[in-house]
Amino acid sequence: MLIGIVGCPNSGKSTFLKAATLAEVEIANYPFTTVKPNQGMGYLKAECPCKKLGVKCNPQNSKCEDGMRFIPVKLLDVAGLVPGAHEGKGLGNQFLGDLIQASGLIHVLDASGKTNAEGKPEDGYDPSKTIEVLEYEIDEWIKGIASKANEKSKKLAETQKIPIEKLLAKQLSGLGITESDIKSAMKKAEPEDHGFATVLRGISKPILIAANKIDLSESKANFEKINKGAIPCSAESELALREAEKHDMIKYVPGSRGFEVVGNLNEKQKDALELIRKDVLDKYGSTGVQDCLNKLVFEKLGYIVVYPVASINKLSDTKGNVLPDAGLVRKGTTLREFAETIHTDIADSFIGGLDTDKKKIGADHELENGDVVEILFRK
Ligand SMILES: Nc1nc2c(ncn2[C@@H]2O[C@H](COP(=O)(O)OP(=O)(O)O)[C@@H](O)[C@H]2O)c(=O)[nH]1
Ligand SMILES: [Mg+2]
Repeated sequence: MLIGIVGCPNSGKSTFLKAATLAEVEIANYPFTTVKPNQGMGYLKAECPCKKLGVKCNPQNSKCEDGMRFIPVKLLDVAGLVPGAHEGKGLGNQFLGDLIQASGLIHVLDASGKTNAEGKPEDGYDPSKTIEVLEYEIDEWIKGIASKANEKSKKLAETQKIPIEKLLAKQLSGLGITESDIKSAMKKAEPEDHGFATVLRGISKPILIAANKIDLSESKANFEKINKGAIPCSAESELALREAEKHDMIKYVPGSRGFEVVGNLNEKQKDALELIRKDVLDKYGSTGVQDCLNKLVFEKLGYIVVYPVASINKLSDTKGNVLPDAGLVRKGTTLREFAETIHTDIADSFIGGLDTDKKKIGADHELENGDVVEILFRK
């Protein structure tokens, strides 16, 4: 899964990416530092079934820390979304192409209101204005894709007598858009219109708002005004905590409401970390970075985590790794659909599954978050 980190210059995208991935990216206080899209691996945090089942797990595609499973997702830092980007302003719209693959977006905005949509310093700027700017730019980008697809589809519809919705859906399948999505969008607007793109954006690229720089005193009032399910966030605090954790100064599990000092800190380091505790963790419950990833994927996009095993008795794969893999699937996924994501050619051999009570489950059984299943094949 790929998540796009978007936002105006200097809102804290690179810091967010670095905090979430601890990858080395360039961070600086001037616009357009991130010229090429930056990628890194972030992690979703979910309860690992090892706790409930009373076993020690041996994760292969994810990791487990204190009974919490961390599941990798690719993050992409998309720079250059300034007003007029779709017309080539700033870095132009080349970077937007990288977003096609994204399942959803995190809009990092500077909640302190100290930088405007162009990324320039401006006191008392209303950060919610950047929401409109960003949505507009993304819609215009989608509009461009949709009207090209529409022209092609119109020609094909005439010659081949295939309904336009079908053709358009095929043209836009790269955006994860289906025929029924097209039908509902067409009820609201013409494919050349901005409104059509807005509907498609809502389906294709759900956006979660990260009200960043919440550590600054100016941010609280702006955050309360923004609402829209925004998550209070301090990317810089998360980065500091993860760096301190990496250097064995503190014990900190990403996303938690506290940390424990375990190493030697000098006064300056101690003060900095205690300030994070006071201004961010105690006030908002966490730095928000982990929350953003989790809320986007598990709530906005509606994914659940399912753990496939080769043997439900041993709860392991064929090599004996206990609870080896965490699979991300959409809510409502059936056992058969899940089996197909693991083995592509199951057509004849798939016969059902077993749950942790060793009860048989059928092909149409809808999986639930945290399920551990053995998939059964005809021998
Ligand atoms: N106070 C504060 N500053 C931040 C935070 N996140 C980023 N910054 C600062 O904002 C500036 C721009 O950050 P950067 O990540 O380069 O922004 P980008 O242009 O969106 O990639 C840098 O000076 C960061 O140190 C935060 O959570 N709190
Ligand atoms: Mg950057």
